[in-house]
Amino acid sequence: MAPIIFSGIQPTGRKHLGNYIGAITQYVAGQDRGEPAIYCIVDLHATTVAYDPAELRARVLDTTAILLAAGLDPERCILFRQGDVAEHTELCWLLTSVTALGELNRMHQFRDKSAAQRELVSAGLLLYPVLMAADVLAYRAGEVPVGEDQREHLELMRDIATRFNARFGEGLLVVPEQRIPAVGARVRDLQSPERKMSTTGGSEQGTVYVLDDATTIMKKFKRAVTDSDDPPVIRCDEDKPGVTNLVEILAAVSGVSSDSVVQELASARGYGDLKVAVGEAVAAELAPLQERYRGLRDDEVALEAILAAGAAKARAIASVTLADVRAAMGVGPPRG
Ligand code: AQP
Repeated sequence: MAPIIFSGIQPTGRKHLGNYIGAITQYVAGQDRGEPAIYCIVDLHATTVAYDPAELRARVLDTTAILLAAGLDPERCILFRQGDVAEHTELCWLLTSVTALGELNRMHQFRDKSAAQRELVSAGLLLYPVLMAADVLAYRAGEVPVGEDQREHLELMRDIATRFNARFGEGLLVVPEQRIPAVGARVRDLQSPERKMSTTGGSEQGTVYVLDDATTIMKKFKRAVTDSDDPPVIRCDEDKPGVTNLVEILAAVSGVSSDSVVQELASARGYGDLKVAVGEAVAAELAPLQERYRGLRDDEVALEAILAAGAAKARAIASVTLADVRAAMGVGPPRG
């Protein structure tokens, strides 16, 4: 049976190669497999750290245009803005009753992001994984395409669903599976390959943005940190994070395995050939997306209409789950 697929993505115009390989290409591949495939731009999650309201609206439209340009088709998937479907926040609240405070406190992302806040560490930042659980569980999704970095949140989501079912009725919520890509589940920062490429935690030079032009992309790859092995060795290994990252990126955008990239570059002269090959492949992969993005982004009325139509479809599914959850929890009047 075809799975219900759900995934969420933060609103920003600065989506990077990690988001693209780890998530966006999986979304596009999932839209013909999912029954349905549901993709959500999570504006409510973006309010958990300092942000500018007018900017948030613009970034939602940037992300919508990027996703459409990457190949999402509103006729073949449901694409919507989280804040348009109130069922997400209601379910989040209801799920807090089966979520342990200690578990939320232990989440790595909460610890990292709360340490980075200069003023307020919001309660929303702590509740972020519960809202994420609500996003997925509201659609009874069986499959969640995400990068490796979301493993901990996915585990918590599965625990919440399991605990909810044990307390209020087996089978009420679906316990979802994480789906991470075979290659590129963890794209690393080009300057600090020991950590993931990230919107908030990385350097400008180490982060390749989906909307970077070809010259900038080449420059960033040519300056990528590798290692000082003499002679240089192109292979994937834990102690060669920089080289492994470049090989994996090239494999992911070329649709081949890391082994075949390594074989193809067996006669390469140093790491320069690898850097040029991956830079060219990434620039070629992103050029058509960028062209389509420019055609889509200016028509804000059309983008809003796509999101509104997607929200209506999403609400029709989520409201059924919410009615079941409310009834099981004894919230509101009895069902007629
Ligand atoms: N480096 C990465 N490699 C592979 N996948 C990644 N993802 C993020 N970074 C990498 C995946 O991208 C999806 C969308 O992420 P998001 O836009 O919701 O933001 P995020 O997960 O918080 O990741 P960022 O962009 O790196 O932001 P910060 O700096 O806040 O951590 C997710 O499926 C994620 O797994």
